[in-house]
Amino acid sequence: MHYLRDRGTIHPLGSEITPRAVYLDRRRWLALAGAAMWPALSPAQTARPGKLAALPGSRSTVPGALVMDKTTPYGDASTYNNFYEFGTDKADPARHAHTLKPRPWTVAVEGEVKKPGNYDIEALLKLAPQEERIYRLRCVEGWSMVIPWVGYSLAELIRRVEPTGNAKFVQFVTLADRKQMPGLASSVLDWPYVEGLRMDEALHPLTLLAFGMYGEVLPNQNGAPVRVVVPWKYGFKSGKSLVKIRFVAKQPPTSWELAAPSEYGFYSNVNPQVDHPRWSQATERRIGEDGLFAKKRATLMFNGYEPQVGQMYAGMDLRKQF
Ligand SMILES: Nc1nc2c(c(=O)[nH]1)N[C@H]1C(S)=C(S)[C@@H](COP(=O)(O)O)O[C@H]1N2
Ligand SMILES: [Mo]
Repeated sequence: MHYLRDRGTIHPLGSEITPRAVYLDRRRWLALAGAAMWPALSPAQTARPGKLAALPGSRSTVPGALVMDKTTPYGDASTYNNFYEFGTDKADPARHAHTLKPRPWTVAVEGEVKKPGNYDIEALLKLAPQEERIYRLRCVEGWSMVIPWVGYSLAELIRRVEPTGNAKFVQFVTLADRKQMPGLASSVLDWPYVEGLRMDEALHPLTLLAFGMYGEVLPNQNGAPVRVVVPWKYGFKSGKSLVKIRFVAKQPPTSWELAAPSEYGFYSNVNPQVDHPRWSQATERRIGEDGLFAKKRATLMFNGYEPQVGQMYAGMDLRKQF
């Protein structure tokens, strides 16, 4: 689990220090994984689970947007969640998020932009063509999934609202409504849940404003009706059920950083070489695929998106700016 204040913490086993043979193996695997980021074969478009309204997306042509890994079953991706507004147990969001009302919904765009305003969710849905993107999502807790999202680049929205020269960062504010979210009664985090990105990260074509997954609208527990997905960063950077996008001059505070600054930094790029203070980040368990005792996968630098995003961090000390 993420966090110190939470009881019943599941600490990853202490036996994750990688033996040399595995390390060498991983280097070879990394080279292969790099090549696999550029699919020669187009993966089939995702079959709908048939539970919610359809939201089709055309296959994305953004470089790196379609990873070749096997997709996580919908049943796992929609029942093993982190959404603390509905409780801290992985099963809580699927159990409790039926009280979230994804309609009507507006997203406020404010701060350092020439065209601030309130976007109704229906207008936001049609702002740009919906695309299917198959991304890895890795949680800082050491598990990962491969999810076919539906959405468009956040950059599409950013371009339209015309940030001023003072806009250096983007803050994301997510819903905090006690009537809809039972988890707000707990002080495990300061509400609302807030996250942020540097402007170039927010503008990167892989940064997704997601409205759906598996060809349907998002289930409430995955962040309906709209969320962010930043595939090269730990899962917590991808705020769910967004209500506000704020353009700011200074690096904004983020929930996990506020909760435990020594454990969670602003950048939070997936980096197998930087351990979490309480556990290794070298490997991960793929949900729905690997059993609890199955061999873990090597975690890839920037979650495997290094060819696309590595350049943004050139010259930064990623141990200090974690
Ligand atoms: N509003 C909000 N967004 C959130 C969280 C949360 O608790 N509240 N958890 C984050 C974490 S830690 C992860 S790993 C991902 C999980 O997304 P998923 O449940 O769709 O896989 O959502 C992120 N977004
Ligand atoms: Mo997470």
